[in-house]
Amino acid sequence: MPLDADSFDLLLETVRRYVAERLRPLEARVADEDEVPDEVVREMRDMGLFGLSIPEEYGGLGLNMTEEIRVAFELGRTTPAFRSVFGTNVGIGSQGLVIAGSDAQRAQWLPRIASGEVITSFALTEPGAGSDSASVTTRAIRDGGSYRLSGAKRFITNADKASLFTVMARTGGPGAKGVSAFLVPADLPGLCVGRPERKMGQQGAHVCDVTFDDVPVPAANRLGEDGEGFRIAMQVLDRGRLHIAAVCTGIAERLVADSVAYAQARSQFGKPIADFQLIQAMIADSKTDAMAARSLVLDAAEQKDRGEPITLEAAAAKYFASEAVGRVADRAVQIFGGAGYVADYGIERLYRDVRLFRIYEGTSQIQQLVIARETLKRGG
Ligand code: COS
Repeated sequence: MPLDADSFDLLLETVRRYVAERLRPLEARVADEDEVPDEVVREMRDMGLFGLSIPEEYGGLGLNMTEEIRVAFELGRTTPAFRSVFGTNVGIGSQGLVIAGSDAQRAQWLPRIASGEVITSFALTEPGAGSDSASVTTRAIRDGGSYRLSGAKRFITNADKASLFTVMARTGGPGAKGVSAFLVPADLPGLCVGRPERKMGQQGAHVCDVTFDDVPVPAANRLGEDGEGFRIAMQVLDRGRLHIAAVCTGIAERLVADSVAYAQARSQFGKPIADFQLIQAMIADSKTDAMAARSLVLDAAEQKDRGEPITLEAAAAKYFASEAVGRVADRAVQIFGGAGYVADYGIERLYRDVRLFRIYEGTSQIQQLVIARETLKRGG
């Protein structure tokens, strides 16, 4: 049964309280230990967070896009590493299966993805194929009833925890049409996951290299038709970009709230710094950025729920929201002053965390390119 309005409101309220009371107090610990505690992962499983976007018939909550992004707004109000625990299962790790999987593939994997028993990863990026994702060189060569998969993937989120990868590999000639998508269980021989990278921020969320050395992948694990992999990846990313934009919006809103609280509590020249117009200007700009991001994201989500394409809208939402949260975080550091630069207040941590949003799931420059192409196609 789909969630009715009351049950959805209850879910939203539960997530809001969980973020405020349980996750926010753990932020510094997660950053220090570069790990989300196991008990938190268990609680997330129990709350159904791994299955937010998975259809109910496979054990998920079956949220539509608008509902999913309203949950993502709430999750954005804490360190992004928490969302990353189940982020791939909700987004890029599961949606290839939801969009293009056969009944048998969905029945085999989706219930365990929804419960969080299986963690998923999306393996598109390679050392030589970042923004130019149609140039992947990981190769899948048909060999009777299976494919032999060889190559290297880079910066793969949650790879160290994943038991299932959606891998984009070349089965044909050059370019997008030569790419197919595969469901690759992590325990196949020849699959090797590297050590988590050391990063600027988002400690607790891990990215690793994954290499494939003649990995035998059953032909039944191909997602969709031969040569459909790039299109599947782009559809997955359209959706993923919107979700990321919602997370950016949530963080921007949290930073506005933190900035306001600090500006009201901190006094200089005999009065709260919130009384000074130069501080107010920064608060006004950050509030406007957060409001505009929310509107763009909600608009795009509603459009998706009406069954319309959102390639342009998702790119615009991601472009604006990720750039906006960068500006908001920068102003938050400025409003906090010295306290914004030292670790104890957590503002410098969020400043570093949000930098990634302008890069992953498509850089700002790729979003600009997508927006421009679509606008030219539509004639305005
Ligand atoms: N939905 C459905 N199909 C899409 C699509 C989308 N959003 N975007 C592209 N396609 C299709 C195109 O229609 C085209 O098919 P036809 O040739 O049948 O018309 C095919 O895919 C190739 O598209 P295109 O010619 O636009 O490919 P490009 O090589 O020019 O690449 C960009 C397009 C740059 C937009 C793409 O490579 C991209 O998004 N790069 C960034 C990748 C990324 O986000 N990486 C982050 C890491 S993953 S977390």
